[in-house]
Amino acid sequence: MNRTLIADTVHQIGETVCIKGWVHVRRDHGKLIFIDLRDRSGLVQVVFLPNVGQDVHEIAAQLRSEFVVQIEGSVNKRPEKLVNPAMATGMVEIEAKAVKILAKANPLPFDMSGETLNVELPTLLDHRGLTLRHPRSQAIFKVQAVVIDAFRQYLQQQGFMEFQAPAITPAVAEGGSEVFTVDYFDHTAYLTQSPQLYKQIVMSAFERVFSVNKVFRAEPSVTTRHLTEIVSLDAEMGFIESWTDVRDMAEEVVRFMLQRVGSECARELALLGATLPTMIEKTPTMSLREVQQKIFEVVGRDTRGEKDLSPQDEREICEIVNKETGSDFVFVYGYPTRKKPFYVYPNPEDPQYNEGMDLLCRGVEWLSGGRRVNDFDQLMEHVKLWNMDPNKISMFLEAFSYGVPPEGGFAFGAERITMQILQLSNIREASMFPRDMERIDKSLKIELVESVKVDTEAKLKLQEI
Ligand code: AMO
Repeated sequence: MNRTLIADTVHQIGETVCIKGWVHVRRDHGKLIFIDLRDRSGLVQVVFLPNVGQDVHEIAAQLRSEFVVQIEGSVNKRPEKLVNPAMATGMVEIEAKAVKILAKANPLPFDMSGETLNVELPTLLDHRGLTLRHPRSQAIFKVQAVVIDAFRQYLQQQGFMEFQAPAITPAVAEGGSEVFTVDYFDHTAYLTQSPQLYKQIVMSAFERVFSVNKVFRAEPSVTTRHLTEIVSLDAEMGFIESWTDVRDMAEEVVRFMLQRVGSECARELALLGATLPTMIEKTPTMSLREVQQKIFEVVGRDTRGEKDLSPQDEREICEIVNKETGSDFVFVYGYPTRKKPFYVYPNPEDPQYNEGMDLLCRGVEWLSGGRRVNDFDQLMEHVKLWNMDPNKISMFLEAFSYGVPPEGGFAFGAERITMQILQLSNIREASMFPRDMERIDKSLKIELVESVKVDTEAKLKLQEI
C-alpha cells in the first residue's frame, strides 16, 4: 500500500491509509492506546481500540516516543466536540488496523511531548540530534529555509546570478582581528569573514551577483546575537546611480522575505507565538548623526560624536522610529569613513563620512552594505591609507584596474534574521549547529571521552530493548 502523508489524511476520510513516521507521544486510557504520529508534514492522532487484535495491541503497547512505525488504518472523522483545533489534522483520527515497528528508540532523556520544549538552551543544543525533531525546532528551521529561499528567488527575479565564494582566503576582508587562521601547508591562510572581495570581483564580470555562504568570525565574546560561523546572504550590483539604489534593493528583498514567511509559515509563526515585523511602504532612512541627535532629543542621552551605534542606541532608535512612523525597520547610513573597511565609498560632499548603511529592525542590525569605491586610483589610495598589503588582495585589485562601474551591495546574517523574525531570545536557537567561543556541537568544556561514553551507553540501551 502506498504511503499517505499525515497532512493529506484529512482528504481521505472513510478510506484506509498507510502512514509512516515517528511516535511523538503515547497516551493510554485503560485499554485504549493513543499515539500522536509525526512525519514531515505534521502530526495526527492514531487510536488502537481494544478489539484491534491481540498482536497489534501488543505491539502498540511497546511503542515509546521516537519509535519509527508504519500504520495501516481507517481515517475517521471526529465528532464535532472531539475536534482538536490545535492540530492541523484535528478533525480526523486514524483507527489503526495494523502496525509495524521500523526502528526502535531509546527512552528520551527529557519530555518532548509539550508544545514548548522545557529544557535549558545548553541541553537543547547538546541533544540537537534529538531536539531537532521537536515541532518548535522544526518551525524555526522551516522559517529559516523560507527566508534563504526568498533571498535567492527575489534576487534571481532581479537578474542576479548565484556564485560560490571560497572559504579559504589569503587576506582578511573585513579588517580587525576577528578571524580564524588556517595552517595551509607552509602558509597561513584565513577562514573567510565575508565573501566581500570575491563578490565584488564576480560582480565586475557578471554585473549582478549573490551568494549564500558560510562565513566565520572569531568573536571573542559570548553574546545572544553573535556566532562564530554564520550563513551570510550576500549581494552585489553594478551600474548604480547612488547608494540608495542598493538600499532600495535590500528593502525589497526583506519585503519579499516577510511576504513569503507570512504566506507559507502561518502555522510555524503561530506555534512560536511570533508576529512578523512591520515594513511600511517606505522604510525610514537616517544618517548616523541624525540618529544620535534624535536619541539626544527624545531620550536625553548624548551619544553625538560617537563613531558607531551601541546596542542601546540600536534599541532606542528602533523604538523611536516605531512610535513615530509605525515601521519596525530603519536604515542608518553615513558612518565615519576611517572606522569602516577600505572598500566603503566616502560621501564626495563630506568625505569624513561614508555611503555605508545598516538596516536595523526591532533593536538589532540585520544587514550591512552600501556603495563601494570603484575607481582604481581611489581604491589604491585607500589601500595605502588603511595600511593594507596590495599583494594580498592583488586579484581584487586586478579586477578593479580593468574598469568597474559604480557599484554596491549588502549582506544579511540568516541566523540574525531568523532570530529577529521569530523574536527568539538567543541566536543559538536559530542555528542548527551553533558555533561560539564555548561550543562546537558540545560544550568545549566537556572532554571528548564524555561524549564517547554517552554513545556507548546509548548502544547498550538499544540492545536491551
Ligand atoms: P557585517 O560584518 O556587518 O558586513 O555582516 C553582515 C551581517 O551579518 C550578520 N553578522 C553576524 N551574525 C551573527 N553572528 C556574527 N558574529 C555576525 N557578524 C555579522 C549581521 C550583519 O548585519 N561585507 C559586509 C557586508 C557588505 O557590505 O556587503 C559585512 O560582512 O546580520
